[in-house]
Amino acid sequence: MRSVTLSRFLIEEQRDKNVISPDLRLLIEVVSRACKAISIAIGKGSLAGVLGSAGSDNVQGEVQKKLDVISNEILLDANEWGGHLAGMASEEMELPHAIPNRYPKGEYLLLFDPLDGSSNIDVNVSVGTIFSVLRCPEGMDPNEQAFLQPGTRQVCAGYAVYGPTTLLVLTLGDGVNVFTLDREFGRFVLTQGDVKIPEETREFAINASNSRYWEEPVKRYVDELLAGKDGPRGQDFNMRWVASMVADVHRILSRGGIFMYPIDSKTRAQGGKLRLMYEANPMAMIVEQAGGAATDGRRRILDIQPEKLHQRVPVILGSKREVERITSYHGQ
Ligand code: P6P
Repeated sequence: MRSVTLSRFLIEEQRDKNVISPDLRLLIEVVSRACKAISIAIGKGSLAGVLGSAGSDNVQGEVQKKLDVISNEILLDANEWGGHLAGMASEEMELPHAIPNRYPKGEYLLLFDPLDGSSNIDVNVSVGTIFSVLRCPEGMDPNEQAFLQPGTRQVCAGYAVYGPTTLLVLTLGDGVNVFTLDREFGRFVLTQGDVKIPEETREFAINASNSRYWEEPVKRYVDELLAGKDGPRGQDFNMRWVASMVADVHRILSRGGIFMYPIDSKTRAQGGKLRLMYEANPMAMIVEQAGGAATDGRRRILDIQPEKLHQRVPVILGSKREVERITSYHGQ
C-alpha cells in the first residue's frame, strides 16, 4: 500500500473532513520540519558539541541544556515568517514571542516545550517536543492574556518523541495519528491510525522517590498497586518512569498505563511540577482523543482556566479506568 505522508494526510483532512484550515495545515507542516531539524541536532550529540549545559537558566529557574536553546531557536526561526501565527510561547521564554513586524500575521498561537526531558539528553535517553495550538482571540494582541485559554480551546496538539525512531503524534480533535520519520526521504509517514489507549492496564508511572510527600489518596492508590495480587486489586502491576513525559506518555498511548505527577507537599507551593499550557494541556487532548482520561487529581485538565502562562498543575493521565479510580479516591 502506498505510504501516506504527513502532507497527504493533512491535505486529505483539510479537503475531505474540513477539520483544518490551510493555515493550520501549513503550521503543522512547519512544526514537523522543525522537529526533523531538532531530531538531527540531537542525533549528532557530542559530535556536534551540542551536549551539556548552555550556562544559563530558563524562566523556570532550570539549567538550560545547549539543546534546549537550540531547539527553541529552531522552532522560533521556522515559524515566525510563515504568516500563519499571531504569536508563540515557549517553556524557555518568560514572555510570548511576538511575530516581527516585517512578517505577516496569522490567527494561530503556538505554544511549545521545545525539548521536554532534556535532563536525559546527556545520558542518551528519549526526549521530545510538545506543542499546542490555539486561536488568537479576535482583535486581541498576542500578549500573555491571549494565551490564557482552557485546553478545550486547542485546535491541535502533538508531540515528537526522539527515541530509537523519531515519531510525530498528532491530534486535530478527530482522533490520534502516529507518523514515523523516514530519514531516507526526510518525511513523516503515517504508521498508526486512530490510536486508542486500553481502558485497563497493569502498568503505572510515577517518581516513587517522592512518596513521602504524597497526599493520602495517591498513597492509597499506589500502595494498592504495589500490593499486587495479595492486595485489593488482586493482580500484579509493573512500574516504569523514564522522567521524560513524552516517552512515558507515548508508552501509555501505545500499550496503556497511568502517568502520575500529583500535587505533593514538595510542589504544592508552585501548584505542581508540570506546566499546564505546553505539557499538560496538549498531552491531555491527545490522551482524551485516544479514549483515555486526564485530570489534576480532581478536575479534568482541559477544563482548567489558566491564570499564568507558565502555570504548573498536577497531572494524572492514561487508561480511563485507572484515572477514574485514583480521581475517585481524591473525592473520598
Ligand atoms: P522528575 C522533565 O523535566 C519533566 O518536565 C517531564 O518531562 C518529566 O515527566 C518530569 O519532569 C520528571 O520529573 O521529578 O522525575 O525529574
